[in-house]
Amino acid sequence: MTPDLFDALEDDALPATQPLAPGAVLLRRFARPRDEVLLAGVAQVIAQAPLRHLVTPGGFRMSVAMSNCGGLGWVSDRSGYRYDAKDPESGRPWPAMPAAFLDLAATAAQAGGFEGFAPDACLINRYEPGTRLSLHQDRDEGHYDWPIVSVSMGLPAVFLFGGGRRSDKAQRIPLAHGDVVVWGGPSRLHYHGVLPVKEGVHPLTGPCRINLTFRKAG
Ligand code: MD6
Ligand code: FE
Repeated sequence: MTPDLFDALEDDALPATQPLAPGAVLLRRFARPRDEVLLAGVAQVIAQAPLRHLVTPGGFRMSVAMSNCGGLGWVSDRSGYRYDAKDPESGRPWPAMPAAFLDLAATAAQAGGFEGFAPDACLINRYEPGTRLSLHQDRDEGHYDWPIVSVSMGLPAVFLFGGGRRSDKAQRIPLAHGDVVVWGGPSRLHYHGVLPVKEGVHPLTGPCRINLTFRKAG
C-alpha cells in the first residue's frame, strides 16, 4: 500500500470535525485546499520580516523561529512578552496579512462556532525537527473575546491540549498538514503546547512544520 493511500484510508476513519472541549474543535485538513496559497503568503511575509529566534524574558532563546503579519505582532525579549505594531528587527510595521490568511481564519473560526472573527495578528512559527513548545496559555492579548485559530502545515506534530490549570491532564492530538485547531469561549485560556517535532521532510515545506496562529490582539 502506498503511504498516500494509507493516509487516505486513515482519514476516512476520522471525523472531519472533532470537538476537543467546550469552545474547542479540531478541523481536520480544513486548510488543505488552500495550502499552496497560504505557503506563498508565508514566503512573502518572511521575505519582509524574516523568521527569528526570540529571547524569553528569562533569557532563553526560543527553539521555534517566529515572524508576524497583520497590524500587531507578538514579540518577546528580556523586558517581557507583548504585541507590537512594528517589527523590532527592522523598525517597520509588520507586513500586511495576506487576504488568504484572513479568509481562512474567518472561515475556520466560523466552522468552530465563532462568527465574525477578524484577526489583527498572525504569528508565523517554524518548527524544525526536535523543536517543541512547552505548555502555556495565550494571554498577552489582554482580552479573550475571540478564539485562537491555529493552522498546521508541513511536518506532523502532536498538539497538547490541556485545561484551565497547568496541572490539568492534556489530550494528545496528532496534527497533520492542513489541520486547524480553534479554541475560544470557555477554553480560550486552556493550556496547550507542541511535543518535539519528529525528523521528516514534507513535499511542500521541506524539513519543518509551519504553524500560523491567528488572534485578535487589539
Ligand atoms: C502550534 N502554537 O504550533 C500551537 N502559542 O500548534 C501555539 O500555541 C503558540 O506557536 C503562542 C505562541 C506561538 C505559538
Ligand atoms: Fe499558544
